Amino acid sequence: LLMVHSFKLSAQLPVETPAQKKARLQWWTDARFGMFIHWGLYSLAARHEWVKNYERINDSTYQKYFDNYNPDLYNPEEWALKAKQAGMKYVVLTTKHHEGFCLWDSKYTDYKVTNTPYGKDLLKPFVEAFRRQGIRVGFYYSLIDWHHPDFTIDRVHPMRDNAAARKTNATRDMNKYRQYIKNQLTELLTNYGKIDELFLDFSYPGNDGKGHEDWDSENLLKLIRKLQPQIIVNDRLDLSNVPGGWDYQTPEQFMPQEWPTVNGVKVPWETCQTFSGSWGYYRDEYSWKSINQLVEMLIETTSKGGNLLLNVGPTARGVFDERADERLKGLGDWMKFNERSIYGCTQAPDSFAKPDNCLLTYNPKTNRLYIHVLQWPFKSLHLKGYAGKIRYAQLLNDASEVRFTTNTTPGSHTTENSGANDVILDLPVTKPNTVIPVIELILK
Ligand code: H79
Repeated sequence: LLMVHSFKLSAQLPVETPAQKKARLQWWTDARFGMFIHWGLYSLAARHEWVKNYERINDSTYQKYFDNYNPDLYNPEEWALKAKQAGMKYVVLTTKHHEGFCLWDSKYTDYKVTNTPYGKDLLKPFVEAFRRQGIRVGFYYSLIDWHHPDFTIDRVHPMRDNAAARKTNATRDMNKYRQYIKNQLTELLTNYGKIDELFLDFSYPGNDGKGHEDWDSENLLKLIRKLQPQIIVNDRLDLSNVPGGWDYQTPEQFMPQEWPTVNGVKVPWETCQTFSGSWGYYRDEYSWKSINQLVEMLIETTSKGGNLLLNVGPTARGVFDERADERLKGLGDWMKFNERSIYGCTQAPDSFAKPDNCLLTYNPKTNRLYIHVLQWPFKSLHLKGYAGKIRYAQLLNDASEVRFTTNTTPGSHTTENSGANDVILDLPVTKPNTVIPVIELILK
């Protein structure tokens, strides 16, 4: 059977109908939770993936990380298992970050893993291991490249203040770099099977910056769509006003106040977040988020119709930091009992009021509403205007029934007043033993 993909070719980019786009993104909006992995030469410096930039390190000084790159304990099966146990449904790996180092055996550069002491390709075993666990695979690819000899030095480049280095811009040819991007993305989107997400990073148009003209973004995106018609592409090509120029927005390390919109229409979005602030392994960073904060972040993201791409920065030995392991375990412990309030869920309909200190999610397929109780109240939870809407209520941690009353007689000493349309849930005094308890309402 011949599969014909559904893009209509307009003058520029393929443009779909909203329904076609929704169908293409369905697995992703259902998944809600993915793992980001930042891994490269900066993992040896262990003090931020922007270390080359922040410390104005030149190529010859940075070379020590290439010369000593040897992640001998790298075992992607272990990573994939940890992602799966945490409840993550897809993964996005930095195939090349801003430093320019490639984790695969690219034909177009010598600055790649196969030329380090490690000497082997990392990418094939990676995609195979994750797919074996049923986890979809995405690639991060940096448009910025602080190593490539034709990438012009601009205001974001490590050598921006170096007058001698700046002079070399006269001999640098961005045409060649544009072709390099196309060649490398062709490798990545041809040799590793179906790739589900592409995270390109990033544009900073304007004077002494880089934008869609520097990347040849429209032709690049056409190439990407041709090679992988189903792939989901982020919004960092500087094509925000071009129809079909992006699939989803990428709030980086912040939580939108509400579901982001464009011209009043809610758009797909994925917030990428870190455990501790940096993306690459950072030994001496101590601002780690708690398990409770991370679980709440996942719930809040889902409650606003978005995805959470949560980052791990493996060490230069090729393993996860034990602080990351602990948090992934905590997320998995919570997901084991509560994943039903995340997968396939989205923002609750406006007709369901949000109780104090709670976050709501809703599964439109099963017509179930999930109340995430951030602060465990004493015995009762008031649900304004819910009368007549609930068929059954239960806690997710133990599937115990949550009884409820409607329109209690005013003036009683043992029960509370409620408005005519309100429901009062009758909760156990003791908070259930899970970081954030969830009440499932099976709706009428
Ligand atoms: O890979 C991770 C980060 O390293 C990368 N994106 C995530 C996924 C990233 N780091 N920083 N940024 C993206 C945004 C950086 C913005 C700035 Fe600037 C760079 C602020 C100042 C220098 C460019 C130039 C934007 C404003 C001026």
